[in-house]
Amino acid sequence: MVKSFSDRLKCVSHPKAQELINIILRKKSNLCFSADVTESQKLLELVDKVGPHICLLKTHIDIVSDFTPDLVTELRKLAKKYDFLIFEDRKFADLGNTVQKQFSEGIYKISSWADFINAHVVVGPGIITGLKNVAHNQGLILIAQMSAAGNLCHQAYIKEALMMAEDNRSFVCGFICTESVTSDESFLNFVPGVNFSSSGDGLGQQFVSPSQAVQKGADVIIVGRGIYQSSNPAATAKEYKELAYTAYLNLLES
Ligand code: 5BU
Repeated sequence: MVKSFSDRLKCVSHPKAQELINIILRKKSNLCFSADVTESQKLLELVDKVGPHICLLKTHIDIVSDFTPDLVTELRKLAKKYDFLIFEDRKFADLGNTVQKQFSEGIYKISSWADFINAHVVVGPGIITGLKNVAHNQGLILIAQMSAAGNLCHQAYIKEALMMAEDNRSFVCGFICTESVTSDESFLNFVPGVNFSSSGDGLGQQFVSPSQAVQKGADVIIVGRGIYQSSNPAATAKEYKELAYTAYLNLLES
């Protein structure tokens, strides 16, 4: 029996995860837009169009060629205007001592503006402690599975990711996964590799449709090229939003 987002609010304890669920309920959207473009202006224009339809914006801030701190100031303004949170998909993957600098220093100073970040678990639990030491209320998403063909996230690896999450509930609020990896409903499942097109990209990405993703356990679907390569990103985002949310509502009734 699938729990509604309202019921999930009762078992989800991380403040950022609660905030995200409240946005999902307010906007009837469990769509995360992955804005993988390399120019600030283009990024801001896209987010301005798509903002009304999303609960979460996912960034790869290090692909922006003309990055300046103003970009994140503007993104935060759009997040406020359109009521969404920001997830920097940095995929931290180093020693605790190193990731705390990557998270809080350098030119991006991710800890000063992101709501969510993610990390690979291959390093072991020290990565969680390192990130937590310099976090400013961020929620950490652990990468339990990847959407890429031939990835190495086997069952034993996923199990370790789950254990690391369970041991760090005050910081870890969910997983990147391709299907539900736990029956523990206090964690949120973020599923990438969602696109209307079922063919991959020739570089390992594997796509599922919005409804397939939700049926497999996605709480939030992550869509990049499906939206930003569309000739009308706002209308296409609205379509992804409606399909994913309808799939969620159908699951509740089934
Ligand atoms: P796409 O254009 O919808 O394929 O973009 C997917 C985004 O999600 C892209 O930014 C990837 O880096 C990200 N992603 C992913 O596709 N698969 C994964 O397993 C992880 C992240 Br982790």
